[in-house]
Amino acid sequence: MLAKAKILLIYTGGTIGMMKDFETGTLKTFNFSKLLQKVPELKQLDCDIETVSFKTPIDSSTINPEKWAEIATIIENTYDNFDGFVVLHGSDTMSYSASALSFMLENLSKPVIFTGSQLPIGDLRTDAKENLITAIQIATLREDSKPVVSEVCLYFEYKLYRGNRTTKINSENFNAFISPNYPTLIESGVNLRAFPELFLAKTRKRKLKIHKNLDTNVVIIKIFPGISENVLSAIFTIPQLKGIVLETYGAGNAPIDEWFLSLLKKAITSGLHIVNVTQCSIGTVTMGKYETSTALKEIGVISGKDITTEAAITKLMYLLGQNVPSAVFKTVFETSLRGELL
Ligand code: ASN
Repeated sequence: MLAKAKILLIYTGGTIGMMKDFETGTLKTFNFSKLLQKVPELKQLDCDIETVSFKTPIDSSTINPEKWAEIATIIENTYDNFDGFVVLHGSDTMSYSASALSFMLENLSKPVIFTGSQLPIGDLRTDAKENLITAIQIATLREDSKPVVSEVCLYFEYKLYRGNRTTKINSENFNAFISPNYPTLIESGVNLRAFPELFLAKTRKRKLKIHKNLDTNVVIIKIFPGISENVLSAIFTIPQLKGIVLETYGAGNAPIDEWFLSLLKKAITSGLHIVNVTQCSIGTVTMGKYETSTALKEIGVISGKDITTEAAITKLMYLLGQNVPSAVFKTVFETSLRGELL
C-alpha cells in the first residue's frame, strides 16, 4: 500500500494567520501554532503534515527576494522528505512570489502550492479553511505513486492556477485572482476536476536546481498619455539599471515620438533590456501589428507576449541574476521557461 503523502506547510504570514489588534483595530500577523489550533479539520486529511514558519510572519507587502530565497531554501533542505509543499502567503503579492519561485525552482517534480485567504482563519466567514484544506489535498494527489502536479501553483477560491500566470484583481471578493491568459489547471467542486493536458511537461529525471540570485536593478514603467522625456530619461539613466518592464497599450503599442524611440534605442544599444508587456489584463503583445509598435520591434525591444507584469519583472530579475549573455537575452526571455508565456 502506498504510504501516506507527506506535506510540508510553509507559513510566511498574510491575512490567513492574522488577528485584529483590539487597540488599533488593524490586522497583524500572529503565531503559527495558534493557526493550526484553528483548523482541527487538518487532522482528518489522509496525509502527514509538518509545518515550518517564518521566524517573524509577514504581511506579504513586505516580501522581497531575500524572503523568496528563504522559501526556496526551506524547499531545498526538505525536498527529498516531502511529497508536496503548501506555502501560506498573503494574497497581496502572492502572484509575484509564485512567479519568482517558479523561476527559482528549476526541474521541479513536486507540487509547490501557494495559498492564503481574504479573511483571517479565525473569522466566522473565513475563506481560509477551504483554501488551505483543498491546497493540501491537491498537493497530495498522486498517480502511479508520482505527484500529479509538479509545478508552482496558486490555489484560491476553488481554482488551481499556474502561479506565474496569475494576478490579484480584487481586494474585496474571495475570488481575488485571475489567470488571464492561461486556463485553470484544477477546479474544485464536488470533485476535483483536473485538466492534465494543461500541466507543465514533467521533468522528473532532472535534478532540482535552486537559483537564489535575483538582480533587483530593474523597474516597471507604465506608459501613459503625457509621459515626458524629462521624467523618462531620468529613469533610464539610473546608475546600474539593467532591465525595464515597459507596460504599453493594447497589443504592445507606444508613442512614436522621436525622443521616445531614440531614448529606448540608446538604452538598448548600451545594454539595457527592455521588455514590452501590455497594460491590458487579457491578450498578447504583437510587435509589428500596428505602426506604433513596429519601431519597438526594430530597435530590439523584447516581446513579453502574454506574460503578466508579475512574471515579467521576476523573470527579468532571475535572468539578470543568472548573467544570461546579452547576445541571447532576448531569445531566452521570449522563450517559455516555466509555462509563463505563449
Ligand atoms: N495584506 C495581506 C497580505 O498580503 C492581504 C491578504 O493576505 N489577504 O499579507
